[in-house]
Amino acid sequence: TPQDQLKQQAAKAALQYVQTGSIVGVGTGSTVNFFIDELATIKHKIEGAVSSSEASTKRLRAHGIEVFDLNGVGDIPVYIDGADETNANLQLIKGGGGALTREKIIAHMAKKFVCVADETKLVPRLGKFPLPIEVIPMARSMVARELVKRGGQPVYRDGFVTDNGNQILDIHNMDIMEPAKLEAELNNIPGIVTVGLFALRPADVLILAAAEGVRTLTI
Ligand code: DER
Repeated sequence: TPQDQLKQQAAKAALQYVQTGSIVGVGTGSTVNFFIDELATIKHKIEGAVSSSEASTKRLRAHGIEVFDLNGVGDIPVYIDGADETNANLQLIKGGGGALTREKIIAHMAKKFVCVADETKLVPRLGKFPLPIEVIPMARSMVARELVKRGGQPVYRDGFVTDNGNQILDIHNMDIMEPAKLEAELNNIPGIVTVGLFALRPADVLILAAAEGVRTLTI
């Protein structure tokens, strides 16, 4: 599809950020899948990868790219991941693929977080895409009530279990004026494992593919 072609163009452009001889942080999703396939064309130039999901790990290994345990890794020069939404400050909503916790862990460790996206992901204000929140199962209803208090409409991603054995609430109808403030506030609610807002630690580079070409945005 045309959107897939844009995702592939963004993924190709991300290769330029890969540092030879180093470990590459790899996110999750269909845009990242294109990136993994591109990374395979230069796999001899890298040491290997760390991955934010079983799905990405499988794809990397299928290309013969070594995937390291994060506990054995120190520096991660670059992390490549997609997003469900991004604003002009490179603050993101992520978690559509359910990998938000491991994505946020690797993004925290990475020196440079490069977000790859097609133009549909760039929005003036975050929140049209339902905000994913990873929750401890026993706290799901309590957390849902907390989000209702804040104007959200939580929908349980029924039948989905994260790689960490937790559940996800997708919060509709959140009009997010101050992403970093909301992220910090929600982080304090017991039972919330990860909020799908990457605002306290936004992306450093956004590679945005549009019909008229690929452009790179930084803050
Ligand atoms: O789940 C995630 O955070 C993914 O990165 C997702 O947000 C992007 O998925 P896509 O590249 O398939 O749109």
